[in-house]
Amino acid sequence: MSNAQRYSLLAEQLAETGVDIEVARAALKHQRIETPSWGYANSGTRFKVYPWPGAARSVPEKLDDAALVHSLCGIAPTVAIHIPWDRPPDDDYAGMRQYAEAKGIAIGAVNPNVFQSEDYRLGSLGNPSAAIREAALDHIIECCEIMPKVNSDILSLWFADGTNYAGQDDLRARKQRFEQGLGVAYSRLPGGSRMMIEYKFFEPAFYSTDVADWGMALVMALKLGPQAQVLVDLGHHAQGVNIEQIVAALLDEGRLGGFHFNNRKYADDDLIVGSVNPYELFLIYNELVAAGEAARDVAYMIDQSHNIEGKIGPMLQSVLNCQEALAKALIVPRARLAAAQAAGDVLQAHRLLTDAFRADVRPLLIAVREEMGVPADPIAAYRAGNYEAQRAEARGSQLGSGGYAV
Ligand code: PSV
Ligand code: MN
Repeated sequence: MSNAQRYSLLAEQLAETGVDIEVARAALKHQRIETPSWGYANSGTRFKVYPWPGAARSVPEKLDDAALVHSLCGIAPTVAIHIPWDRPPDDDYAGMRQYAEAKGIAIGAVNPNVFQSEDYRLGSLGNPSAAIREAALDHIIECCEIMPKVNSDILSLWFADGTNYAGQDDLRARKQRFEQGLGVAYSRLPGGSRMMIEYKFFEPAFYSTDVADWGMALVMALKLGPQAQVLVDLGHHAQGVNIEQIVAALLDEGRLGGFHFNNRKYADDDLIVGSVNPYELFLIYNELVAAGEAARDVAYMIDQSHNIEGKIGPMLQSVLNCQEALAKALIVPRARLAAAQAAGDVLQAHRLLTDAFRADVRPLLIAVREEMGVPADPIAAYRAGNYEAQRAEARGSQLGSGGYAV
């Protein structure tokens, strides 16, 4: 059977449930996922970074690899940068932007790094020392100034701040220092841009982290103003947390800024998104689709540093897993689901959702890819394309420029 025949069959089945496959197809063409520069370099765990032959060694090489991912899937046109890991020579950010654009991609979120300098042993914006707080703030402000140079409208903030021992510091004082520092950073945001506040309940601090959960991030965002929103990194929750409910709540408050997609089994594992729990990824996309216009400005970003599975392949796989999750969410029969919910038909409502999750959406994905002019099977095209061997030959195998344990 050809894909066109399979597509028609799927279209018929969906029509019976009141779902128009053409609507899903159009939405899939507009999907966008941002990849992280640091995922293309030799970055990985804090225990050991295994150098991958041909991994990017410089910012242009990271951009080359991001451009390759985009050319194979058509839905990853931007790449997030992390400063100073991605600081260009002579601070030539305009040149960096032009390089990206010449490759057919653009720079996305700007991520300041306030966790790797020696100064940050006791934190950055939460540090008891006013001088160190100021240094951290200066770096964040520098990133606000970089944003217009690279045409970015997202400042993405994550803080390693916290304490390891009860009594180490005054928890309320730390909260107030954060509010003060973020207030200054907020006032320096370029017009029309957004600040995203990422939370994490542990690591590297083990007793308390200063932005521990979505509630703390939301309270800060609400105090700051409409340009501040919450960023949900899928690896930053305790076991069993209902992330899709957090997503629904933040969407309803108009404060879901974006995602850092990845997957976890035990901790912040940085695994391929959807690899451990594809159902969770589907349920998250289900909330986003259900929210309609309220989800219009959500920024979808991947935050993964692969250590043993290569760099470009797993990044591409992650983007494709997001595409598949969205496709399944788009074919949920919303009218029927609403009717079942209103009627209190618990089993039927649950089955309608799980039926969409179980559906084989590959004919739809292939049709979308054909229409977008990208390979029907991007991973197969990547593996057939000799890209790995070419890169290994040209770049060799060495650590460098990725951040973390370099
Ligand atoms: C921290 O675990 C994090 O999720 C933050 O987003 C950082 O910016 C990123 O990983 C890279 O360290
Ligand atoms: Mn993250």
